[in-house]
Amino acid sequence: MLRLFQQHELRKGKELNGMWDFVREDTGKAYRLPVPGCWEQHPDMLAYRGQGAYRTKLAVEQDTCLRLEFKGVSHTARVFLDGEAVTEHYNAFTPFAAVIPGVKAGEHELTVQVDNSFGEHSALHIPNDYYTYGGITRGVCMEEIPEVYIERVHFTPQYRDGVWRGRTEVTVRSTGRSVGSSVNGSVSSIDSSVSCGKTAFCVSGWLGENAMMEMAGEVEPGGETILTTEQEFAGITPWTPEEPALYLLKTRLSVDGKEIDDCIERVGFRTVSVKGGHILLNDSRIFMKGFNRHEDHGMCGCAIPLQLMAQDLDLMRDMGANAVRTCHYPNDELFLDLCDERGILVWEENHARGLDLEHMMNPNFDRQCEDCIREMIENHYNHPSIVIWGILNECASETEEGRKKYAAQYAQIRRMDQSRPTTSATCRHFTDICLDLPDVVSFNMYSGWYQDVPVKERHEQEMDWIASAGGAGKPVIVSEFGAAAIYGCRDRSRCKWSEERQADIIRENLEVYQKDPRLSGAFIWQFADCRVTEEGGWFATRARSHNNKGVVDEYRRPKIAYDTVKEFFENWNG
Ligand code: ADA
Repeated sequence: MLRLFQQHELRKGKELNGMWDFVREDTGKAYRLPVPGCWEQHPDMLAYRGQGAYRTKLAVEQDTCLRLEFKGVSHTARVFLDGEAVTEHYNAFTPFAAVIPGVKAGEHELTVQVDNSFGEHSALHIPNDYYTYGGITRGVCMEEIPEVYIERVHFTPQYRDGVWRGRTEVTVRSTGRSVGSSVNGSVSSIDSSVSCGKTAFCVSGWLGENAMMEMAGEVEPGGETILTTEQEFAGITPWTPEEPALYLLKTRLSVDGKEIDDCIERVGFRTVSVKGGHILLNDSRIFMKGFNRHEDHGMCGCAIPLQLMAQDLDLMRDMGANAVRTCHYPNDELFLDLCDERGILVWEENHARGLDLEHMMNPNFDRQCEDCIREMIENHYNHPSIVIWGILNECASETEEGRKKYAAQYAQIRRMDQSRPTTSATCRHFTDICLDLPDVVSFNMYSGWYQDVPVKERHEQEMDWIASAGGAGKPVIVSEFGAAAIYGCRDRSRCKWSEERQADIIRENLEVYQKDPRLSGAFIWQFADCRVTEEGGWFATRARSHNNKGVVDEYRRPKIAYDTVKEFFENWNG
């Protein structure tokens, strides 16, 4: 299952999830591995960092234009059909697709060469305080599409004069020049059958009981056309955390009066804005109380199935949370679908954690960040649960060169989406020179764990500095706070690393943050323990090679702090 709703009624598609052949690059040994899945799940590859090739067969009943979509491959994929390169992609956390015209009827071999190695080629996946797994870690599907097809549909809800309106943008693409989707700048061609002249088409749509206005357009061979319509919608129930109403937006593409393609998106009517130092949802102030959650689980690494995603959200909800931060990368759309359905507020962010200026000056950094932001917003735009876009967690925001990169990334987000505020979690306390750039200021603070300082005093210092350093009048979020505990470590002395001490430190922090009406949110670091990379730095000092600041461990076994959080979150409405 790739999404929680059916995305097509007309377009023919099939998931390719299941058991694939796999050959490990370094030993040449062959395996059968599950897709989606991490190769680290196999006892031979518990810490394997390198390359490997997945293979499977697929069949098409008639000559077709094939679209292959990968929801996530960690961390670099090179995709081949019958030995011909069709696309490549960097970054485990964003979807990508290959469009291959001229595929003959019959059986074909799909090969995905996967690489999770570190080095200059990878500016974002580096040794870090989380683990970069290897594998085809999210779902895969194949679709048969016409030469002119619907590439994406973006819906922007608007509320004006007591009426819900919406802007629908439909991107129609022609495969005219038979190119793979130009992902990360890589474009491949299978054959050069160029259709001559433009194709005239018509787009129609429905949302709930509302018929959408028909739009007509034309598209150049190999080009794309974006058609936009705005209209009022009747009988709408807004999307709110309390009542997360969702609607299917169905669009159809016709050529010469014949319907040839379709696209179904699921949307919610809500607006997000920033005003008077607060974040507003449908013009009402919201307070985001929740967790930082890595896509990592003791049973399955980053390839988390729906049932375990649902369990995570059930546990967060049980603790009284209403929000989750996708630290530090875009999340699986299945998880975002669950958040849409459950009314969980999401801070989604691009892929970056703790990159200093040297890392940010990697020649691949700018392009890899730009690709990640583009793919994150192109694919996740319609999720009503996402209420804020984040970038560059704890990167070099204290430097002029770093500021240029922050500014460029905020500008890219604003070009792509004017409907959501932006933020970035800083740890460059008193030295950050980028607080004037985002709509919301966020900071990570470990009073009581890394800094043995009184929480209240340190918090006031931080809030005063933020107001003086460009954040005045902006909403403020405590994006990370917490402490570590080894699951099962109980000690009446309440020493560090005991569950008792973790609960105490979280309590001390919550007592302060809960009393500060200036805050628009507070995210505990972190929901669950997660694996970290041993090579490459101080993370090797992490006990068990895990970041142990979870309120539950990696198997979701609750620590004492679970009930401490529950006690506070259940009675905290900001
Ligand atoms: C930072 C970082 C997190 C995690 C945390 C910690 O704030 O943003 O990813 O590494 O510190 O546990 O120290």
